[in-house]
Amino acid sequence: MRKGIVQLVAIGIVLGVLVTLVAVLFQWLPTSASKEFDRIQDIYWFATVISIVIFSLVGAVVVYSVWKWRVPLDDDLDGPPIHGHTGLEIAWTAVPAILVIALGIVSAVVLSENGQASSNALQVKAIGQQFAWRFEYPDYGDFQTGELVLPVDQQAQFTMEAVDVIHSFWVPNFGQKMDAVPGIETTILVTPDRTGAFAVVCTELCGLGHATMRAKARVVTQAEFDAWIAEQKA
Ligand SMILES: [Cu+2]
Repeated sequence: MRKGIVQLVAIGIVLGVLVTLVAVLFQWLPTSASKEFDRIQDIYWFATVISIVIFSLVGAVVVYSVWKWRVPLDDDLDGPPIHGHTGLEIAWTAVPAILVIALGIVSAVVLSENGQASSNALQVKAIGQQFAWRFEYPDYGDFQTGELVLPVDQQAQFTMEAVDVIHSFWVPNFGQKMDAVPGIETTILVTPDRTGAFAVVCTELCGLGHATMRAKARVVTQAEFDAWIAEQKA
């Protein structure tokens, strides 16, 4: 009995290490460049850790059972009748329920944090039209640009507009995504926390040129942003 438990735990540890390596050694998500995506990635890691533990546990029991209790090929007998196990059944109902509720709470907290607009957010209008994005900065005049430029560490509030059909605004590294729907104003918040060049993607099939509906996004320092604004106005 004791030997069996040691073997079971050993299999579980081996499986756990293997799956942990798969989770850690590959980059599954885009590199985060916003506070919102940082929070979202924290949830991913929370869910990943839970998944690794459950996978290792279930995997260990399956591998151990196949190894120890496999019947010979010519064994056509029925297995012995089993009458459930109340303790086990309560455990495998209660534990997943607690985990799912925990995930739900964490997600709700992040969703609410990511939706909290500060009063000094930079206003940006993102206008989707087959097949290009245009950007306006209403706080700084009435120019339009084809490039999205944002100052680092400053919350930006995007208001989406669509001229023709439904588009969807997405910068993978920002982790935030929102549809641009004709006749409706949708909004989304992004707080870039790393400078660099990123891609704006339309992520709603909007016609023949959908795949080409991309724009450049640049996150720069506040000074560079001010200089860029002055340039646009001139
Ligand atoms: Cu589009």
